[in-house]
Amino acid sequence: MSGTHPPLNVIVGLGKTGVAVARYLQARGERFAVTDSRVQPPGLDELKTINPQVHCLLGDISAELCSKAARIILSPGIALSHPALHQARAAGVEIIGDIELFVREARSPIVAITGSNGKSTVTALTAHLLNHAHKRALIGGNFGTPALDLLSEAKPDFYVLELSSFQLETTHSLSAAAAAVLNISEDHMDRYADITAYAEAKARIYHRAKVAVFNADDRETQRELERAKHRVAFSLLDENADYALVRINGKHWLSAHQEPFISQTALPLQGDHNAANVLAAVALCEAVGVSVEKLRDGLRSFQGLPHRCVLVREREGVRYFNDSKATNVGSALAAINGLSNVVAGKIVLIAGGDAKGQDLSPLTTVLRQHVSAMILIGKDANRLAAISPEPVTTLHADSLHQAVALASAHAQAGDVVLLSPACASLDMFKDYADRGDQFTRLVEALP
Ligand code: UMA
Ligand code: ADP
Repeated sequence: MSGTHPPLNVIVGLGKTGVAVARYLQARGERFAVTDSRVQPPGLDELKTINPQVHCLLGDISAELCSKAARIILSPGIALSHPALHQARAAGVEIIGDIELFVREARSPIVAITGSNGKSTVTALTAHLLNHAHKRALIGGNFGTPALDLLSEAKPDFYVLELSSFQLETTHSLSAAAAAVLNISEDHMDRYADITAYAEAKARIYHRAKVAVFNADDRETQRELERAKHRVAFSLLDENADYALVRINGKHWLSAHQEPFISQTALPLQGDHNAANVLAAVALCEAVGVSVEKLRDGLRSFQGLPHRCVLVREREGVRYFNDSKATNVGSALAAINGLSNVVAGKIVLIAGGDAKGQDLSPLTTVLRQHVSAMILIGKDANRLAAISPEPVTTLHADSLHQAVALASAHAQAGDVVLLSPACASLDMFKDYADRGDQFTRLVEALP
């Protein structure tokens, strides 16, 4: 008789999130079962070490199991609209994500970061700045470490969480000490009806926040700001914004409350998009009580994350950059525009992969301006070829190996070869890091 059992949690998805949820529920003595559409989900071996007896339905997400749940904990890779959840939802079963479980439990203030691009950079930088200011900050969420795993560590001064739109959709009780939506451009259009639905999911980060940090240059980051108690702006365009880029004697400085605090050239992070990221991180730190005076050393020592516009090698006057983390059009635009300011010649771009249903046409203008050749790989190569303008040479490659060979044959001294795919990697690689690592090895192996 089910009534004699404690309530059943059903974990949907057995990736990193599912495993972390299983570990958390097991530690609390709660009853749970697992379902995943994959026959061999990545977390299966680890699940067996957590609880070898756990009931597991694999190969399809089981609607039947979901309908028996008292509570469903959904992984971010599965859409809330998945048909297997319909019956449970109609019956009023609670459907939440791992972040909801985390925020119910966490006892330290949370700094929460979302946006289409720059999330990981701002998350890592914010934690780095707080740590340099002698505050203990732990990083988790979409960044990689499931948030629930942070609860087993000693209580920090702050949790710094990178949150995806998927995670925010299933989170209801977050009340961040400081929350930022960095920017909005098309991504994950295979999961949303339109960009408004996607931006609305991200805006949930502001709900009940003490301080909302928004991008004054991007209206889409300003939805539902009124849901936060206080608001502060960062901007690259408005010198009067709370956190701004200002010009002094022909040089750019970053300023807080109209006071310049560091020159842009003193930052190891290159490019205007990174200046915006730094302004956002400083705004978040100040929002939780760490003043900008305490942040300068950290700003000078943060070298950025791998696979984000990293110089791999210079060979015969050609510089090769790995920007494999550019998995959407917005991030590829930032890389091309950023590098166009420092390249003497032209850019040879390696792009392609899974475009996730996004509109690729915003690339056309910058391709025409800054790119001499585009080497295309992956599933949506033809969609990119269709938006490639004259006089850009457009070539197709069957492998990344061939793409690097074609790019190096085309590039001339003074040019840059840039891997900035504007697409997800999963059609050809394990993930973006695998794509970036393979690119790095191929470039290093060039004679
Ligand atoms: N999947 C199935 N069947 C299932 C469950 C999942 O096919 O039954 C597929 C999903 O469609 C997806 C993949 O498996 O392609 C992984 O899904 P998941 O929910 O199991 O993912 P996790 O391993 O738990 O990792 C998730 C985040 N992944 C996603 O949101 C897709 C990780 O972000 C995050 O680091 C991790 O939780 C810890 O919080 C990765 C990501 O790609 C980096 N995020 C997207 C992005 O940044 O653009 C949102
Ligand atoms: P996310 O975690 O949101 O994917 P990352 O910091 O990992 O963000 O950066 C992803 C890609 O976006 C990289 O190619 C990086 O160069 C680019 N990028 C970083 N910050 C920004 C920004 N503010 N605007 C546009 N592109 C950015």
